[in-house]
Amino acid sequence: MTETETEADVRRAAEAAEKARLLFARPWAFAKGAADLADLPSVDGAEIAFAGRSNVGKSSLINAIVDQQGLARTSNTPGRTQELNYFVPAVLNERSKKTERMTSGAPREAVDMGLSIVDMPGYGFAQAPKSQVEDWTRLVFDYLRGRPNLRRVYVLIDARHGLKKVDTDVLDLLDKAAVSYQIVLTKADKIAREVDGKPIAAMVAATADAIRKRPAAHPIIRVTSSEKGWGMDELRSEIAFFAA
Ligand SMILES: Nc1nc2c(ncn2[C@@H]2O[C@H](COP(=O)(O)OP(=O)(O)OP(=O)(O)O)[C@@H](O)[C@H]2O)c(=O)[nH]1
Ligand SMILES: [Mg+2]
Repeated sequence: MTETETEADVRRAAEAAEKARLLFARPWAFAKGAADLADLPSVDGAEIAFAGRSNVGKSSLINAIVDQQGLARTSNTPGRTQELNYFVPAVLNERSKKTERMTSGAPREAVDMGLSIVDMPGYGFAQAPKSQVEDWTRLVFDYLRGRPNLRRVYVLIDARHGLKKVDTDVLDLLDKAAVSYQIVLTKADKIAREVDGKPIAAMVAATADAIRKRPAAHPIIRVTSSEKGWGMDELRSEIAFFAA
């Protein structure tokens, strides 16, 4: 009996969910920090990057996706992430299996699944000297426009504030470089908590409208809360799509 189109869709969705489950059931490990384009690893496998204004919640979102608090360092102070930080799927090595629980500091061995998640310094305001902020911004912009194996950029936008000028500058750059990107609204719990969740729909609609004509933008706007775990399964499935 041949499969109907609906059955094939259901099967593909189930396979994608299972691939994501396996990928994110693994521990993930910090692989490398690059302060400079010259320090980047060789162009090998897919890279998925998280970009956004300082303090928007990039590092927290990565921790929530891989379900490991403390893997990427987070802080209340804008300017926490200061390099392009690479995270990869891993296994715990023998020593850590015997002696340590799965904390971010536990020794791990990277497993090559052809995929790295890249946490980035924020752009816009940061509590750091101006010249340092300029260096980070240049690094982020140069990476985004010139990395050949960069398959998807998640551009994070605070669900309370929406797109700002510096964000649209980044979207312009990604459109021009033809790098596929998707908007992720962060900290949705803060809206839900404050005003009953209603403005989230308005923010999604306004953001979808603002990117409608942008050639490299994914049309779906994701709504997330790293604190509550909202929106993680969808992101995991999408990211798993890029793994080998
Ligand atoms: N309520 C709430 N707070 C969040 C959420 N995500 C992040 N935060 C908080 O926002 C602050 C900044 O989070 P980070 O993940 O460090 O932000 P970042 O974008 O990596 O910041 P930089 O590295 O400085 O650019 C921290 O105090 C987090 O606890 C969320 O979903 N809900
Ligand atoms: Mg960070």
